[in-house]
Amino acid sequence: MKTRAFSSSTFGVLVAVGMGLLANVACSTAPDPPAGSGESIGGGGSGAGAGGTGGDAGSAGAGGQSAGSGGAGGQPPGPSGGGAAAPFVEYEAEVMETNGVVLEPTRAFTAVASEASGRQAVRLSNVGDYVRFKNQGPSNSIVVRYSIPDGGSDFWTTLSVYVNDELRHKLPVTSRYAWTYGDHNHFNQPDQNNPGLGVPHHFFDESRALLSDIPAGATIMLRKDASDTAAEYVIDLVDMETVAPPLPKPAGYLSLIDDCGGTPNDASDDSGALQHCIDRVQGEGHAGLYLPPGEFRSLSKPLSLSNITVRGAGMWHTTVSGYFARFDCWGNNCKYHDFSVFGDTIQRKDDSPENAFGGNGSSGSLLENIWVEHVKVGYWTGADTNGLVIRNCRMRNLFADAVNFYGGTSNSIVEYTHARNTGDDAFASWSPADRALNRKNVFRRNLVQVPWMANCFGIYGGEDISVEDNVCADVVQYPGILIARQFGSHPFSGMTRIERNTLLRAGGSAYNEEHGAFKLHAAQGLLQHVTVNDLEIIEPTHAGIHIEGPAAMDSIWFNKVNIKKPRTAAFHLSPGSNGAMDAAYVVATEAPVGVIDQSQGQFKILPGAGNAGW
Ligand SMILES: [Ca+2]
Ligand SMILES: [Ca+2]
Ligand SMILES: [Ca+2]
Repeated sequence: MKTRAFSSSTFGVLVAVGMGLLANVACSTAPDPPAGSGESIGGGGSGAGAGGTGGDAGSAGAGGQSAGSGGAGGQPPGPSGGGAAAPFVEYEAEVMETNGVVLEPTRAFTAVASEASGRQAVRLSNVGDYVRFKNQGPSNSIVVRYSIPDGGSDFWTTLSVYVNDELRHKLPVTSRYAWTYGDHNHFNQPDQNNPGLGVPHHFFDESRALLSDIPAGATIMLRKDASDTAAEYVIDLVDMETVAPPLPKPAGYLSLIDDCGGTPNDASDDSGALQHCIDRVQGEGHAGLYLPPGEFRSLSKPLSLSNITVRGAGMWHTTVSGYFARFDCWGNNCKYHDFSVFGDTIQRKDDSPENAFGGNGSSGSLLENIWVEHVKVGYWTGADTNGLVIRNCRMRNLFADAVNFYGGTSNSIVEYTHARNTGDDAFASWSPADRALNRKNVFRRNLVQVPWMANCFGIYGGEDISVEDNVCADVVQYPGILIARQFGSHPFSGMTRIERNTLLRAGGSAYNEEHGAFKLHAAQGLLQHVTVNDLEIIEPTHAGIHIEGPAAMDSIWFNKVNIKKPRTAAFHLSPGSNGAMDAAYVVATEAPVGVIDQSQGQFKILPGAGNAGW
């Protein structure tokens, strides 16, 4: 199938082989809305408990392009106009050639395949087991999404990467950043890493490597060799990409190495050199700070910045790593471009600011071409942040949200950003009533894959918040998009616009509840002024559209919604829901039931023209 190209206009995903579609990721600092527990469909484990410390709202993420329904081979039909294109081509392991075991699809929480893209993966258990595929276009890099058994936070081993049957790379893999146990009450406790708690989840992590050129048509093989010592490797997917050469130092910039003594690719701490360089740029009026190619460690303190531009050599070339790989903007106009932040967070602690980006409520800040992994949250905004732009970023393998627009954050946007394997909402706009109102935030053309907890997008109060042209796939426990008066949020005002989004295999079981793929939850007050247009809901885990009280809803409009093959029903009206919504051109196909109405008639769906199938 063809690949959608990635560029600034569309962030798409590509799925080269097979059916798969993509999913998303997210991050956050505070506890997001708790993901629930509950039994999983298909039998799975006991879910997580309720949670949340008042936490933050989750974020949502999702990406752009329209994901398809995953039929064999084809690109699925996307929402009209949606999507972003990714710069990589994604290959699902389950459609590769293999002598391993292809895991059957499941949505059962605590089953490893339930957290896989496409809800399928391939297990390599024996020496010599492999997955193999043909490279559809030239590339020079690889990302492998994998799960290995939990050997604790110090277990590292390798996986062998072959190109045309010659060993090209031993890819490092670890269980350090995966495997969480227990329910949400264990979020902030060290025992969340204790297998004795049961309820294993959060199985996957990723490894990336720059390789030399691999032509189109080459055969790529991942194989468990004798020196690859994990008992087994569950391979979910592979992303192949052509990475541009390193970007040079711009004129007028200080170099971390030449001007400030940073030392790449060694064990030594570069925190001091980094902060020294930041301070010099600010104090001496240089144009910016350049981070040359290489990995720089931040091991002793978070970095404090203000009114500065920091540029790396590219997200594949420059990495700031370590437990204190954190950039806190304590002023305005912090602009970050072209580098990676790989933290060293191994558990979720909501009182610990293990966020790649944070600080106070800045204005005019920017993240562009930034890759974040292994932290709690990608960007937790300070209260009253204004005009933040996050563009063309990747936020993966996190313990909470990718991005949370918190507490009065306004006029801010996340676009063309890919989130995968977030431990809370990928992308959230959370507007607590004791803070200023969130206004005019936009999440658009993002792609979110497999958040292991919470939603792709969570919108908790605010004025004129928009979620547009995103793709959200394979949500493990929660809705794909959640619009909620919850977590102490302000009311919704202006118009909350949800336009041209695709939710693929979204919805899930948490907190003893079966969440629909798209959910409106009037948990703490009247929910109103929401318009939903051009929404594709494909194979939701439970219902397509889910309404829950106990407070009322009104001024809610659904227009042009396709709900394909829900497991339970097109609509689910939970007990206690009340109020009304308008529905026009809402078409359900293969829905076992049209409406599960547990509202005792207290919630009305007011039908307009063009409805069918429910
Ligand atoms: Ca763990
Ligand atoms: Ca997969
Ligand atoms: Ca160093």
